[in-house]
Amino acid sequence: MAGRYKSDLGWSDVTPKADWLNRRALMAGAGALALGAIAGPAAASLGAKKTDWGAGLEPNTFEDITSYNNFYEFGTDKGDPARYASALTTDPWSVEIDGLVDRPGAYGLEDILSKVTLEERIYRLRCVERWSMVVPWVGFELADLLEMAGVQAGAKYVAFETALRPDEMRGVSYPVIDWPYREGLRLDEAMHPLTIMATGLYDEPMPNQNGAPIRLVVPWKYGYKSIKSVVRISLTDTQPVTAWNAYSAKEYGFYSNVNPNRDHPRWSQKYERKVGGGLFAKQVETLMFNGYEAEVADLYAGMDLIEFH
Ligand SMILES: Nc1nc2c(c(=O)[nH]1)N[C@H]1C(S)=C(S)[C@@H](COP(=O)(O)O)O[C@H]1N2
Ligand SMILES: [Mo]
Repeated sequence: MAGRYKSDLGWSDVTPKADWLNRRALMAGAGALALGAIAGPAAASLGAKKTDWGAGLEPNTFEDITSYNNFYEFGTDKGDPARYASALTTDPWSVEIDGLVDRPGAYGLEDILSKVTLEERIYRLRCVERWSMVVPWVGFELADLLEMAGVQAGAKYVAFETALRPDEMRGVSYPVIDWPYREGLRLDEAMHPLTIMATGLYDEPMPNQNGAPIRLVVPWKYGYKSIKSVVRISLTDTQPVTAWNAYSAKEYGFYSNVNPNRDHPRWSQKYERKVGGGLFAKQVETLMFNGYEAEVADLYAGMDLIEFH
């Protein structure tokens, strides 16, 4: 996406900056030591390169993004990930890349990070449950990682798996889905420049509740496609099994493109509510492909997006 980097607009140029800095100042004043890794203004700044993805969008606050989460490995309540995900050991971390690649193996996170440029990407996030947020992610294109591994000619899909650690994840003792959490993309979706592996947000390392240390972000699909705490990526020639599709294919399709014209069997998808606006916040219209139609509609030319939902 050369040509997209012309602007210096980033999260820090838009509304929540002052709130965020105030919070930092308060926290530093409250005692930086007690607050550990998250204390101190810019203590852990990643220095991500600004891009103009998301110019004009108003990011949710750091508090919203890190306190209202879905990460069922730690429980199904929206507050459970913030309460319990600190139990996840995120260092050391490696991602096994296997299947139809020239260089299969365990890719250490440090090693991956030494070979990519971190960028800020301010994206909309639309959950299938009808809430939405805007998140200033930090990450790099998934295509860069796949190129490190060398995708072979026969590969058609990319499968992802989250860590499964019963000792650290209190939620996996409940059979909510068939663990580990699994997701998948068609190869062209995976190679699309909007598709990133995120390792941080608000220019800080990824909070555990958001999928530390590395998670997928596919902004034009329902949030559940953006799988957290990834330990395995497999290139395949057949469509991979994915956790929510296996749970209920009628409700959760393989594609899961945000689509206001295809209702969930139990609710309409025409509207959504942005988190942080209070309980009585006005609903807003859901956009086709979550607002990324210009970028991604070509991927689905000629496809019936109701059947292939
Ligand atoms: N491993 C794993 N990844 C996951 C989930 C999960 O429960 N487990 N929840 C998904 C859902 S439903 C959403 S909406 C997003 C939420 O991401 P956030 O908590 O960073 O906003 O993560 C997705 N990735
Ligand atoms: Mo979700």
